[in-house]
Amino acid sequence: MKIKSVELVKTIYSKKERYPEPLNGEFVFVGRSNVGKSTLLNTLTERNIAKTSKKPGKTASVNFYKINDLLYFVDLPGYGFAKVSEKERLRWKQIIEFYFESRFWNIKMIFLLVDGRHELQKNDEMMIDWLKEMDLPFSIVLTKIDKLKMSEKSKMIRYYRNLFGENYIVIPYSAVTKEGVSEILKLVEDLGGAKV
Ligand SMILES: Nc1nc2c(ncn2[C@@H]2O[C@H](COP(=O)(O)OP(=O)(O)OP(=O)(O)O)[C@@H](O)[C@H]2O)c(=O)[nH]1
Ligand SMILES: [Mg+2]
Repeated sequence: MKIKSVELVKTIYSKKERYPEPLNGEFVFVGRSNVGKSTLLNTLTERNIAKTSKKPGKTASVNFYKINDLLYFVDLPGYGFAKVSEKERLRWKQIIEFYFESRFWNIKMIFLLVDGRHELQKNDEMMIDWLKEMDLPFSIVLTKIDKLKMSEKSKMIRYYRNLFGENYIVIPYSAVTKEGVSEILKLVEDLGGAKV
């Protein structure tokens, strides 16, 4: 899929705000703080549109990016970041949950990002259980795979593929080498309807 246009159309900070019209579905990036969600959005769109940071806790709202006037990429705040206040953490949890509860019907695929250097964390397991409970479609993206040596990389890919089995797609990815990018875009194209 060739991305011709990207536009940030809606930023949601609270339950009161209205979501945008559904278009042809939406693709969501979820995961722990600092795992690389906003960077993945920039990599896929080849634009520097989503704000990223070396420090966790950068994205604090639900952001709808309209792609080719056809579908949305949705960038979410991360979870599992201990350094923000309890109040702010609760607000993030609420807007993430509220997002899924409001828009599950329009979600074509969730990309659950996990740091490819580490094994699955407790809060990722909780997110996965929750997605399964809601019967939402998700795929696993292993980020920062460029930071691993060849042997480590194969080991981690094997670990994640064993963990998720045949039913879930596991995509090793790097924003640096662009590995995995075409596979993710292919999935979006296959699920996003009309070829553009
Ligand atoms: N080496 C390497 N660094 C990456 C990769 N993806 C992201 N990063 C770096 O990881 C840091 C965090 O990236 P973000 O995209 O801001 O992470 P996020 O998941 O959106 O974080 P929050 O918005 O805080 O939840 C940045 O310094 C990125 O440059 C990757 O594939 N390889
Ligand atoms: Mg972010």
